[in-house]
Amino acid sequence: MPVYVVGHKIPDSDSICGAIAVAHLKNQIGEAAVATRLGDISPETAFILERFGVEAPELKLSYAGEEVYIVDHSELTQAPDDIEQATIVGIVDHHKLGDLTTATPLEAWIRPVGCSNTIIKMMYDFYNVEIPPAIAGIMLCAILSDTVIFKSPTCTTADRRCVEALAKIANVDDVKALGMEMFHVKSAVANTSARELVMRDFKDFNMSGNKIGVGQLEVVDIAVFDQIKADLEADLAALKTEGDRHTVMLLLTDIMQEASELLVLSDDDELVERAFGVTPTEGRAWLDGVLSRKKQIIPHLEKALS
Ligand SMILES: [Mn+2]
Repeated sequence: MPVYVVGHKIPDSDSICGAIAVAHLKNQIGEAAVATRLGDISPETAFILERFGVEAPELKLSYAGEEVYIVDHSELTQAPDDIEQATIVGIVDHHKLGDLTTATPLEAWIRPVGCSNTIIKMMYDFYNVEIPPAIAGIMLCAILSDTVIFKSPTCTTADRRCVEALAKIANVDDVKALGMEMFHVKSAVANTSARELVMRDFKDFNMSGNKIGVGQLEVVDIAVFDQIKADLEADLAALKTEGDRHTVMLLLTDIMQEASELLVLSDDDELVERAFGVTPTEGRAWLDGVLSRKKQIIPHLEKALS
């Protein structure tokens, strides 16, 4: 029976490329592994896989009775629904430690770096396994995506060094140009429903017993949202009710201005004020310098709700 390597629900490029890279590594060291995914491939990830000619992992939602290697989170809310009937054999992650737990010992690669794929590169180095050029290419793109081409406050020297090394293997001359090409793909919002946009990179968290959903859309120019902001807000309101959420937020991030507009609906009128020191006007607040959900949003919300 293989180990299934799987990232979080609503998978991003780090989850997909990371699952592929970990599964390849495991197979090289004699442990049968299969990369899987918990949802659709995003346009950004489709671009990356196409660019380097790599197949998407298979969609697999049920893991009862299986061995699972978790990539890019350690949260019950982001894991397969039946994860408690599976055996978690490993976790590779760069987020805050979540609430997943195990009944048996596990392998844990958790580091405060900008991307899970940076840690996966360290795993390849540890096992002294060569990275094929195509896999190096998708790993490199995942790091460029998660670190917003090195601009995110989550980006570390390790991430930059990994990108350098992976670019050599993958034969990429200009990583920043590749990164911008990728973010332009990510910035396309035309002909896409509000629900699809809100859910494109949406994560639920359990904060002191409250269900908090936070989505993020990273674009090259925030003006692409001007005409659709009201639709996005209407959909957020629906999502809040449907999921019985305490709070829903959507971060509209402009990667060139290095700032985000926060759209918010909450049962707690003072939450944004307590968390970020700004008062939203009609559910909207401008957050200067904010690019990272994991480092600049989630910790403040956790604290404000504790
Ligand atoms: Mn990640």
